[in-house]
Amino acid sequence: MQTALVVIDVQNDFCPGGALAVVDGDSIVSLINDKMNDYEVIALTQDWHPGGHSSFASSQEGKSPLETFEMPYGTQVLWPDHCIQGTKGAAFHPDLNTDPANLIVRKGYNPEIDSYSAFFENDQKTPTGLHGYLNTRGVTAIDLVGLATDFCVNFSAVDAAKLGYKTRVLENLTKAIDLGGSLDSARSAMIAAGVTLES
Ligand code: VGL
Ligand code: ZN
Repeated sequence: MQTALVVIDVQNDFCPGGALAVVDGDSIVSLINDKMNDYEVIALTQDWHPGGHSSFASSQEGKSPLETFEMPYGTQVLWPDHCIQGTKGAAFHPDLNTDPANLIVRKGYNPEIDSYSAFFENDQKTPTGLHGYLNTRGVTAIDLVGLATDFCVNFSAVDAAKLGYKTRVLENLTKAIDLGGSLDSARSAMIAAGVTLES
């Protein structure tokens, strides 16, 4: 069994001082670096939005960050502008060791559709290509770490389980945004999908 480590969105904008900072988001970076030693297949994801992305509150008239908005594909939380392609905020945290990564997947680059999951955009059907990559590398199990537990890690884990991977979230190597109970709902959704939550 080949197990891949998928490291979700360890980027400056999700760390303290960033545009969509997750409390203590940077505290998991060195633990993730150590964890990479245990895997032969490692993929990193990078949230990678064009300026004016439809998931930004600034793109929807009269809306503020963290309000919701009805998109053609369903309800979307609106975020502060973050992870804009090529900016410092979109770069990986400077202490993340990116050298062992085999693959870097960028997501959220379609101006009209957000992409929390590393596998599918939020329309739940446009693939990122990660499944094809892991499949052709013989991967059957996935361990997920990174930011944020309740959004991108959660959606990636649920999709991984749906795609048939034996899926674990290593919770000590994640941090959550925790918006109005979103961490509890995410944990329930992951468990319901058959994801193992490990501390
Ligand atoms: C994320 C909100 C917006 C995440 C990305 O990485 O969890 N959350 N874009
Ligand atoms: Zn984003």
